[in-house]
Amino acid sequence: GATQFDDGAWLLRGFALEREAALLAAIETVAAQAPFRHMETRRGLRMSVAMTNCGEVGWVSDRRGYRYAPRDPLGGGPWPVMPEAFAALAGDAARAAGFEAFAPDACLVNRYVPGTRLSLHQDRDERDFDAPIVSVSLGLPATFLFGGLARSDRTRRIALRHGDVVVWGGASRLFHHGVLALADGVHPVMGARRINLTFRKAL
Ligand code: MD3
Ligand code: FE
Repeated sequence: GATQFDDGAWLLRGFALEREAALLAAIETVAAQAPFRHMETRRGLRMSVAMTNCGEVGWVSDRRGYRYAPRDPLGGGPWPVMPEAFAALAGDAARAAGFEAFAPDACLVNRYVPGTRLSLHQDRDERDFDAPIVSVSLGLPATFLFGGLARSDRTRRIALRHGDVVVWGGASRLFHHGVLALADGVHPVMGARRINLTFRKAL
C-alpha cells in the first residue's frame, strides 16, 4: 500500500516490481541511444552519479550550470523518446498518491555504484512546482535523506529498495534530499548498481 510520510510525500513499496522486466528493457534502450555519463558541476567537479535522460528535455549540468536541454550534449540530437513503460508507471504511481494526470516531460536516469552518493539538494530547475516528482528505485538498496525547506532542517532516513516508488508533491516538493554513499553489494538482477528514474514535469 501507499504510506504517506509528509505533506504530499508518498512511499509506494514495491510498486514497480511487477514491471521490472519492461523497465530494464526500456533502460537498455535509452542507454543505447544516450549513454550514461558523468556530468560536471559549475565548479568543474565530476559528479559521482552517472546520468542519462529521456523525454522532451533532459537535465544537464556543465560549467555553465544546471538546466533542462532539448538535446543531448553528447551527439547533439534529441534525447530518446520516453518509453511507454516509463510514462505509464509514472502516471500510475502519481495517481496512487492522489495526483491525477501527471504527464512528465523529462526522465533523468541516475546510475549509482558502491561509493556513489548524491549530496543534499533541492529540485528547483523546473517551471511548475505544482506537479509532483516520481522516483523509482531499482537494484541495490540506498539510504535516502529527506530534509526540509531549509538546508539545515533535520533529515530523516528512508531505506529505498528495488521496486520502490516515491511520489513527492505538495509542500514536500521543495524539500532538501540526498542519497548516502551506496554500500557494497550485488543485486540478483541489477548487479552491483542502483538505477533511479526521476520523472519530472520540467517545462
Ligand atoms: C524529495 N535523485 O536526481 S529523486 C535527483 O535516488 C535525485 O537518484 C534521487 O534526487 C536518486 O535530483 C531520487 C528523489 C527526490 C526527488 C525530488 C524530491 C526526492 C525529493 C523533491 C522533494 C523532496
Ligand atoms: Fe533531487
